Amino acid sequence: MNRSIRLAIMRLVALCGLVSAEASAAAPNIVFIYADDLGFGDVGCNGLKPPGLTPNLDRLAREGLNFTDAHATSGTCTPSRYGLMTGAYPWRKQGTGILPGDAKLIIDAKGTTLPKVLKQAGYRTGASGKWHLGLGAGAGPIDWNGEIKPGPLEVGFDDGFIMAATADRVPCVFVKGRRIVGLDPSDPIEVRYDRPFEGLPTGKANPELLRMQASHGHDMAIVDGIGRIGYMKGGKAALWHDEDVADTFTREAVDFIKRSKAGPFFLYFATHDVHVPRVPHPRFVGKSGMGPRGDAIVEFDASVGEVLKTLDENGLTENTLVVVTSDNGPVVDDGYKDDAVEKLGDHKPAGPFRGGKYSKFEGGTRVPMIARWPARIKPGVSKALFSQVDFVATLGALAGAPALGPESTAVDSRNHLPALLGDDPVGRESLIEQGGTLAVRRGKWKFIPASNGRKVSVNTNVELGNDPAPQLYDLEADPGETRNVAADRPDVLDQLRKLLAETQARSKQ
Ligand code: NG6
Ligand code: CA
Repeated sequence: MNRSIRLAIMRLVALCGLVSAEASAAAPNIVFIYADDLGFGDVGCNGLKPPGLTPNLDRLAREGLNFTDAHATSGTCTPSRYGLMTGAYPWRKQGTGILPGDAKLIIDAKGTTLPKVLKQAGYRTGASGKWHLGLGAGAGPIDWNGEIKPGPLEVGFDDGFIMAATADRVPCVFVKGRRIVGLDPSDPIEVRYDRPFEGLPTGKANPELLRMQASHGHDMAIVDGIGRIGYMKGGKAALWHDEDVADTFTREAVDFIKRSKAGPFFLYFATHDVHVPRVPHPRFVGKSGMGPRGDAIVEFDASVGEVLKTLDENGLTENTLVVVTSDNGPVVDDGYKDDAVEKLGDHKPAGPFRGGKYSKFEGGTRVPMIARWPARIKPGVSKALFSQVDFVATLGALAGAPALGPESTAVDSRNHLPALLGDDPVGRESLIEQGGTLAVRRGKWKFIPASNGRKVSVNTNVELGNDPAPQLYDLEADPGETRNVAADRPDVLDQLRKLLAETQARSKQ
């Protein structure tokens, strides 16, 4: 080919690239990576040591915006996921606490949801990973051997590849679309939570069969040598191996990106790492020096790396918004003797914050959050106050969806796209934190009403934030919530008490 023709072709290709980048710049692909129980301090860019354990997350932080005051709605999984998916604070609705694996779907399939908003804006939507929002709607128990619905497909996902609840809860199988993957019809699955199946071993009766002992709970069905919450029988061919869970979800996430690359697409990639049971693939064992919890962080980072590689290889990096965050703060001993406590060393999973999973202290909901979109977001650090409840309105705005109207059920979701993109350094004026009961943030102030619960959880050793006296903290001067200034600032205490009561009373913010 002669040189001038070749140059002309190259120019044309470059021009097409520019045009398509311009045209799609308004509607980037969105990859939302939701880690489980990953603490603020569990990523290299927020202080995890030794450096280098999370190269892919650190790459994202280098190339994107690292948020230091971003929050899940709650200190546990189900309510946080509910808030993320519906744009409504979970405490507005009964029954949004941690769900068993046979719970009904708690999202109103007729209401507003994150995937629905994006789907209506022309996105192809896919979910891979942990669900924990319930499945099915009927009066009786779910038939795990038939069509399992409503579930992800009914709330707005085109594709779903999930585990029903958590890896420490039965059923220990994957659900693709509306069916259990690899189920042999001649070996049907039965699931229940109220009593064991006769003749089957349990963690309680047969600890000698376990490859990892429980520290609390997790003594019911034994699947893959691990004690679980709940009982199950049958479905042998469909049972997962815990070592392969991360790879399986990652493969599904990568496949979704590849088949949706014509775009725009929305991927909800909800990894099971670093939740218990922590059973990373052998290639990660020993990599962190902190036992399985640290190794699960390394495995999570590798899953993120696979997604980033897929974006790179398919020319999608520039115009894809990648958000990485977590559903709640960290916990070290969450029910298995997995050396997490013994091998923690001086690592601080919640970083500079107090408390962790389950807590009303900042460690409960203040989670890592990185947003990277090379075409639009300038790398850096943002101190904006950000809540996951706002993703419905914010990503909807990004996708070009119409603003949420009065009929929307995403009653707490506000468009904070300028904060997400780094244009607004302030973000939300206030937000509610849920750790059992509620606390409220406004700017630098944090108010925790008097509450009589335990101060420290007996099982997990997490400081829960309960105190018979009201607590007020100035997080700018005291991020670790160590000096209660309630007595010095009765004016602020009073304002925040009113703000919390008003927010609770209003069905719409
Ligand atoms: C608790 C479990 C804990 C974990 C948590 C849910 C026991 C004793 N503890 O009840 O191990 O599964 O629920 O975690 O069973 S979450 O991240 O999904 O909210
Ligand atoms: Ca969680």
